[in-house]
Amino acid sequence: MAQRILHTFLCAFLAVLVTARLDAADTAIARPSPTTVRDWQSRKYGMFIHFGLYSMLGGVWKGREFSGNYSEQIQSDAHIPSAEYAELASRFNPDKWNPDAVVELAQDAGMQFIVLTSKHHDGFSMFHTGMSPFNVVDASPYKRDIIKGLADACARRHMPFGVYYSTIDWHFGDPPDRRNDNPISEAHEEFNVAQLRELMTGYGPISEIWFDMGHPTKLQSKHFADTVHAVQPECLISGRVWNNQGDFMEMGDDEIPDYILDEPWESPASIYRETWGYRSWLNRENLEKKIEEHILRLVAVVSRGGNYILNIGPRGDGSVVEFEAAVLRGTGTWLKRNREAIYGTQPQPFRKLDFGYVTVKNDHLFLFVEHPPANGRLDLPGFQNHIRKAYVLGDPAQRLLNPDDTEGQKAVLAPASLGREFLPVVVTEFDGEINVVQPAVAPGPQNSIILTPETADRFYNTNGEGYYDSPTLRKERWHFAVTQPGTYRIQVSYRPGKFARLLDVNLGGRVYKANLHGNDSGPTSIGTIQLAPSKDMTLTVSPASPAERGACLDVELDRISLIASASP
Ligand code: H79
Repeated sequence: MAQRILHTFLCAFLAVLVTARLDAADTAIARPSPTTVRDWQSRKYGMFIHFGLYSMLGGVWKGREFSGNYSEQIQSDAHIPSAEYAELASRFNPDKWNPDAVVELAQDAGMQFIVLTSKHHDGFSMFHTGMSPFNVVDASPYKRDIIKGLADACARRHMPFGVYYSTIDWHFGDPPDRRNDNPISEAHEEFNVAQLRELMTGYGPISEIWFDMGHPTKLQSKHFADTVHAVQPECLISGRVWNNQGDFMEMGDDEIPDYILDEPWESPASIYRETWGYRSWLNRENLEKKIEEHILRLVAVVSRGGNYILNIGPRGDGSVVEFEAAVLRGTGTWLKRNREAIYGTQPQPFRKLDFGYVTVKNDHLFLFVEHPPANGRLDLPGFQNHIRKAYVLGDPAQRLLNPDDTEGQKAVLAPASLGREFLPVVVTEFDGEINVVQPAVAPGPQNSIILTPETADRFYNTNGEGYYDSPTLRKERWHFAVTQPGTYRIQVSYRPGKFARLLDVNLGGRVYKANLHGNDSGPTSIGTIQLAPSKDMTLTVSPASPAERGACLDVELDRISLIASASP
């Protein structure tokens, strides 16, 4: 007991030390508070808008339809000379652009935030910048600041407002290159920083800034992020500022990750994949299927803890494409009935489920039934809580569904009628704090426990050095069962490489340091532990704390073995 108290005390003491050191590294410039981050994470569904000079072309240049790239990048796709492209500004007059109607559409869709392109790769500023005359106020007959117009409409309706900002700029002189992975010159860095200050000072509170593309150095990424936070510390910065300087991780375009992320993240989605900016000649058909596709993608993202930001690409005259408005309203109709299951929820506490997806809020599980099972059982593997009641969300008859645990696993029994409509949600109310026992790695020979990459939950980090940098592994976690109490020796072996790495191995709350270096792949003994019988012990491996933002493991572990050495 005394040992446990001492251990608890030591852990608390270390935690204070570590927090103090992290704070010291991060206090130079304030970042969004935990409350702001939680509010941002609870929103789940937002509107993205790609609107600019390219919207006038709609994917057509000199009578030819271009499909080699997204239509917002037609300047690059059609090799339009910079001066000729710039002339488009003199005709840009989107008199059908109605910011209040756009905000209303987002509200009808159940969207909780809006992000508009302030400047795409073409370099045309949709706001009144003092940095270049190539902007909507000085260069177009429209003469009004589009960013200001939408920021004000959002403020009137209490809709969080954010801006997209590409750090590359073809008008400034970056060569149009379809990879959009350009380094950023010092002069361009200063230009961007000045524009970022304008965006942060002239438009009220900005909920998030959506950096995109480019290949800045780490110092440049930090310069951009610090510039934003120096003015608006509560503005969340997207990970595409790169080099792990963002406040949330941004997935690739139209990417839904199949790996685990336990930090705030967002998935950007275009309605059609082919384009974000308006494309006049696109085949827009089967509205119902499109609506269902995006509801399913939203649910997949939310069940993994992310936010889904779905794009519209208005025409050059500012009007919203009717098909796109209908897709959004269709998602809104489904959300009106099922809103409880989406907003403010926590991610799915189960690994893959055959019937679909789950979210959690307080003492409610929400089961999104994409594939109604033939035997009617909605199985909840490892779920320990008592099920108080279950029903279909929005069922006017309020029929109760029966829980069942006769097959050694809790389940809700779905009626055969459940599959008749698209993606019904079954609410499962339970008693107590949620408790899900994960499938455990069973003990191996002589009660030893062998943990390998195949049985690990693997946590990834994205938004490292640029768009084409792969996600990196930042944490591995195992759940295992202990049947034999006793003392266990902890051994780590790994694939050799050129590295020296200090890792934290957290075993049931106790942290061991594993000092790995490239010459010797182990097994290296890192300590011993007393283990009591348990159905669900966890072991987590992460870079030794305090770690840098975005730190990854940098080493491929081969196995962690817990060798039973003696009985107590
Ligand atoms: O603003 C939208 C895109 O214009 C921007 N990000 C979203 C939000 C973006 N700029 N560059 N990239 C994304 C890089 C993507 C390049 C590719 Fe492709 C997408 C390569 C392959 C798929 C473009 C489209 C080239 C071929 C198809």
